[in-house]
Parts: sequence; structure tokens; C-alpha cells
Amino acid sequence: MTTCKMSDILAEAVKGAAAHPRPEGIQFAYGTAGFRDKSTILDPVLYRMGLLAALRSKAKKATVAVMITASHNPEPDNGVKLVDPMGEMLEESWEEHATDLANAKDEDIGSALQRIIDAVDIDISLPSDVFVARDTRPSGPPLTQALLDGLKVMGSTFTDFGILTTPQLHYLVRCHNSKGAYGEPTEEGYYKKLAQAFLKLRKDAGAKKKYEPVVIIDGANGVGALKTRKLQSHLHESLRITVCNDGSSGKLNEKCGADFVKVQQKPPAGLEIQPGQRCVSFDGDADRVVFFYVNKDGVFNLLDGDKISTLIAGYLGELVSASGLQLNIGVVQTAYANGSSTRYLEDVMKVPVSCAKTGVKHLHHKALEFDVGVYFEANGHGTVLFSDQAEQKIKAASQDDSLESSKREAATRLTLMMDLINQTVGDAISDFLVVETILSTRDWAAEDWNMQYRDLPSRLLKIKVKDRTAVQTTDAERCATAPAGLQEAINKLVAKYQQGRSFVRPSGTEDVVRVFAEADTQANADMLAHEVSVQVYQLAGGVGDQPQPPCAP
Ligand code: 16G
Ligand code: ZN
Repeated sequence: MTTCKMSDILAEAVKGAAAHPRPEGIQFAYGTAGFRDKSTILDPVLYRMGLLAALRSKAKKATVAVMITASHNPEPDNGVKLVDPMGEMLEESWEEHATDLANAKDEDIGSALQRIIDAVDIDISLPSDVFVARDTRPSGPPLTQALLDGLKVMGSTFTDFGILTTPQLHYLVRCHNSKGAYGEPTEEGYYKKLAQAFLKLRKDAGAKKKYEPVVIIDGANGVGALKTRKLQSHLHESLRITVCNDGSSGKLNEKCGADFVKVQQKPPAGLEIQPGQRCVSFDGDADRVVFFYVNKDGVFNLLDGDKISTLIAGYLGELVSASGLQLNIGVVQTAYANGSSTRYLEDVMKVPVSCAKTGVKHLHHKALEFDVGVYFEANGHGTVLFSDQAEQKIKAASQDDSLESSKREAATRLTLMMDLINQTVGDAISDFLVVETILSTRDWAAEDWNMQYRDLPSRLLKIKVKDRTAVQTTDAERCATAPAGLQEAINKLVAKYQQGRSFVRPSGTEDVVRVFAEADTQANADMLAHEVSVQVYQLAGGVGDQPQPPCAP
């Protein structure tokens, strides 16, 4: 840094804003997944996030990261989120600083920065270092440039990794800050770590009757496709992967990707599928994954985040018991988790289940309460967290010659699973390899996995209202506390349906209220969702026409 005089830096930051002017009349908000908007208006936000990332790095005295992506949103959108030193999401208290800075007038940037420096008590003379990456969106390079401009003004050093998946960037920053303890801080290091663990876990796999090492991946026409191709050479012949929707012709997330498949409950465009063929869909930045197959009668079957967490928790639970270690395993879900999955985990598998608010950071936080915390949103975003103590116990057991060999063997498999799992954040590529490992070990086809429990039919609707904050919730979003009378109305409606359940919540990413319902049949789930929607419309200030009942099939 040429100078570390605070007033000089703040003046430079204001001067730099001239090249990244903020449009009048737009309010930005750092939401559940950072800033997300039309890419054409994000340039000033990226510049300011460059300034903020430098401050965050100084405050943490460590390298932080910035990812430029809008995940499963359409291609014209983009977004930006900050990543903390150990690969966690940005600490919640800084979301407000991010929002403040993004909304400061150009000439007020200096005072906005000063407010943050004072509030957090940052020593501005400290160095800062930032890792940067983006997804495949065409708006990525110019937005990266705006971000780098902000970093340069702050005198920050940085590394621009170009195109990466979101979880790869989380992995890199953790490797770097842990001085290599988490892995080699390079993209190659990421593939090597995952592939080595995967191949070792497969080594002793005997002949299979049902599991076939053949899979089709829908890459959402995004970065997940490119990076899976890179991973492939490291996997040798252990798994035959066909990557479809690789971006060579289709548009990012258009009629494909994990979000499309989950929401539409149908296969993506661009795939030719044989009955029973195991298929996988990633989202646009490869932090979400769902599996699916079409059975011999042509019926589509989705294996979502709930099925993935049940599969993983079951397998890790067996390994922990076999190792003889005293470790508690728990699963964290959101209110969207299918009721059958919760019942299966609690009643059949006897695994404790916690419910968290929607948004990865909330699940991540709750999962830290367990020695081994498996967390997944139904939409396919999730991972497993091992506490430091669990990690130490597992590693020690794997090297303890005095243990029975079966216990040592189970502990060794657990250490390999820890290597295969990206503990920083949900990672489509890593989760995919984890699922393949378990299916292979169990010798299961997708259909066997799906038979663990049968999903209850559900329906998700969205209702436009004047002000979505009119709806407020408690109990991990399962109970509405406002507007008055809404929860009572929902309770009455739910009571009419067999296995009925419903909740409403204001979206964190769109200007709507979401309504979820499940019941014994699809028709009942549809009707319950509709009836609850009408209540939301009437009590929470619905706009436009009142919701219409679902058409009879
Ligand atoms: C964001 C969240 C995702 C959540 C979704 C809910 C992260 C990284 N992403 O995309 O986990 O499921 O928001 O959206 O936390 P909604 O509030 O509009 O329903
Ligand atoms: Zn994503």
C-alpha cells in the first residue's frame, strides 16, 4: 500500500466511485445469498463490495473471498456475496454494513466506510487480501473489473481465480487460511483431494448387482459442467459420467438445472434418459444438487435434499456405530422438508432432527450443535459438518492399532468421508460423489434409494402482496405471528386434511409470500395450498386477482 492514511484512502474511494456511479432510486439489500439483481445495475455494487471486502479482510486479519454469481437465476441476472476466512458465509452483522455501503450516494462513500471502520474498530493500516471468482455469466468479467477497482483503491492484494464453482472458492479460502491443513489451495488441489478420497472409498467395493457406475449430469449450462469435466480425468474409470447441458448450446439455467428440476418436478431439457438411469442436476454455480430418474412406466422420481440427507445420515450413523466412537449425529432441515423425511429420520432411523429458518447460514449454524451435523435444504443445498473434537477422535481411531480392525476400518472410512465432503458449504460436485459412494457401498440403484420412504405430495405457491413484511413468522418459520388471525386460519384448514401441514413465509429473494402445503394426496395438497393462499391474500394485503382454485385433473 502506498499510503495508509485513513483520510487519503477514503478520498480515493470516493474518487473511484466516479467510474462506478450509483443509479438513482434503487435500493439494494444484502439478502440470504448476497446481492442479486439484473446484472446491468450491479456495477456500483461490485465496486463497493471491493471496498467492503478489503475492510472485512483487515477486520479478520485474514484472506476473505468474493463470489460473483446469481446461482440458479436466469442468465441476465448476477450477484455478489462475501465469504469469510474459513469458507463460511459472511457474518450476519456485516450484512447491514454491506447494505449501507451499497446504498450510500457516491459522494457519501467515505463516510459510509468510516461508519463501518468505527463500528467494527478496524485498523485501516493492516494489509488486506481477497480471493475472487465468478460463474460463467457473460456479465461476470466487467463486474469482476468493478470489484477489482474497489480492491485496488483500498490498496488490497487479491487473486482473481476466474471461473470457479461457488464451493470451490469457499474451499480455496479455507485451505489458504488454514495454511494447507484443509487441502492444497489450488483448483487442482480440490480435484485431487476429492478424487483421492473417492477412489480409496471405492477400492474395496465388490461386484455389484444393482449399482451401476454410470451417471448423467445436467450441468445447468453453467460452471458445474466445466468443472465436472476437469474432475473426470482424476476419477479414471471408476465412474462413467456423461455431462449434458454443458453450456455449448443452451442458456444458463434455462429449462435445466437443479432449481428447474425441483420446482417443475420433471427432467431438464437436453437429456436422453433410459428407464432407471441415475441422473443428477446441478444449479448455476454448483452449490446445489438433486438426483432423479424415470421409472419403467415413465414416471419421474425426484431424489431431493431430504433424500440426500437421509441417505448420508444413515450411512455416517452406521460408520460411527461400527467405529465404537461416542459421537452424536443430527440432521438439520427447514420447514420445507417433506414430512415423510422428518418422520423417517426420527421414527425409523432414530436420528434427532432440528428445524432451521430457510437460508444456508441458518442450517449451517444449527448443524454446528452436533458432533456430526448433516444439513440439507429440500432444494438440494447442504453438506455435513464434523466438530473439531469429532474430527480428532475419528482420526485418532483410524490410527489406533489397539482397536479391533473392524472399528479401525470404520474410522478410516469416516476420515475418507470427511475428505470427500466439502465442509465449508453445500457443494454439488462433492455431494454427488458422496451419494455415489454410498449407493455403491450399499449396492443400490436409484429406485432402492427412493424406496427408503415415500414423499408426501406437496405444493408450493407464491402470492403477491403489497408488503411482504406484513407476514411474520416464528418457530423456524412454521408459525405465522402476523397478520393477526392468519395462523389460526391456517390451523383450521390444515385440520381438514389427512397428514395436512402448511406454513407461509415472506421470501428473502423475491417480493412475494410463499405458501407451502402437503397432504395425503396431490389433490389435497393443491387444495390446502390454495385455501391458505386465499387467507394470505385476504389478510396480508394481496394484490391483483384473488388466487383461483386448482383445476380438476
Ligand atoms: C437463497 C438461499 C437458499 C434458499 C433461498 C430461499 C443461500 C446460499 N441461498 O437462494 O438457501 O433456499 O434463498 O429463497 O443461502 P426464498 O427466500 O425466496 O424462498
Ligand atoms: Zn447456487
